[in-house]
Amino acid sequence: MEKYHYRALSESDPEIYTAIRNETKRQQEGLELIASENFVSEAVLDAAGSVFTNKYAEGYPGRRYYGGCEYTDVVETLAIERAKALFGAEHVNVQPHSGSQANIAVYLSACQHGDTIMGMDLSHGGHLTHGHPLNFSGKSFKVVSYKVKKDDETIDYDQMEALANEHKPRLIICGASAYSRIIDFERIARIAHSVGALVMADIAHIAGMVAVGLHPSPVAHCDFVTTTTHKTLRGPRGGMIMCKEQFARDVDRNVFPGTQGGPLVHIIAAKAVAFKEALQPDFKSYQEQVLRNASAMANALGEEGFRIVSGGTDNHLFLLDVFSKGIIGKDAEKALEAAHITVNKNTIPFDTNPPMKASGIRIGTPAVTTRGMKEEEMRKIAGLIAEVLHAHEDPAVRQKVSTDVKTLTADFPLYASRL
Ligand code: DSN
Repeated sequence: MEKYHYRALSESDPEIYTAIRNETKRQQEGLELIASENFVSEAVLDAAGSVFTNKYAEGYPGRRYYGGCEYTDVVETLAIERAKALFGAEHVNVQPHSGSQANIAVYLSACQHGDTIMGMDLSHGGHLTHGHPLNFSGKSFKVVSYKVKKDDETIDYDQMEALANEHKPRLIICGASAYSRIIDFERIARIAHSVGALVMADIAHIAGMVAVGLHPSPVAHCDFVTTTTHKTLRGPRGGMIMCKEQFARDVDRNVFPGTQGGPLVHIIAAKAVAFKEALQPDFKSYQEQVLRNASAMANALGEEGFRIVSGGTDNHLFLLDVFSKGIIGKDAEKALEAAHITVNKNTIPFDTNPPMKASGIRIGTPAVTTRGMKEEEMRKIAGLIAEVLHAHEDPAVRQKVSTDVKTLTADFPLYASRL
């Protein structure tokens, strides 16, 4: 065996080792407010870094194209059973490498090339894969987009219904990546089925809340439900599909061999671990705190004079209209990053700025809540955000706030043994 095979990473590859250490330190010393990020447990990290990364396992439990899959079958079967228990789904496929891969496999199961699909406009809170000209979804299908209403910035279900009647889509896609209100999956499924369309809910952002009953579940109403596993669900980076039994065969075939080869067995193991964690009672308490924290931070920023899109939040995130204060989203993101507060610029509904500039920033509380922060810290963080944004061109303010951030985060250790 080559010499390097048994050497520690610190010795065999100091550059990568140092980058990992630096990233661990960055995560510890910063405030992570990107709504789609979270911090997995040590157990999830262990599984993701396990020897299952070595294994090829094309196929499904009991039906593989490779030998030596007995333990892989244990892992994948547990992941499937746990996901079914968590969401009450009839059929689950845990192999998609990402949310986009999950969505591709569903579209191929529900539609023919050139069919019409209908999803939420990206700039109104949807997702690239829900029908965008630059994405496979917009290149492979005719796209009709529904939007939010101008007055209250909530989904325009009447417009959705009218568009569905007019265009008779094959598939209606619901779910969002930048929308802070409850989504009425039951109503959307009714609209879809009334025009003969199938319906897919992409719950990537709200899966954790759906799992514990803090957001209405689409599982009973929708033909397909996709999710990522790394956002509010707090698992490894990856995707998953749930569907009604009647679509099980098509979905499985469209994941493998349709769009993927060998599954990432180490990640499936980590998904199984995360699902077990999500089935514990304290996962519900965690999700409740995520919601209380988002609401506390949105209220505090409102009191600082910032406009919150749609006036508030029912979930783990909200959009702050920084342009209403004369700041471009891009500049707000940069200024906050310099103070070690990580957010992303985001378009707001009816944005007058292009996406690379954007009028808003998106803020979410899953990651800081995992660290144990509560409403008191949310109000502190809102104060720090306001301090930076009120003087977003002042390096001294950023420097001062970054020191405050370091002090605050020191009380909420993260991956201490890995620093
Ligand atoms: N990129 C993810 C997000 O940030 O919401 C969605 O795929």
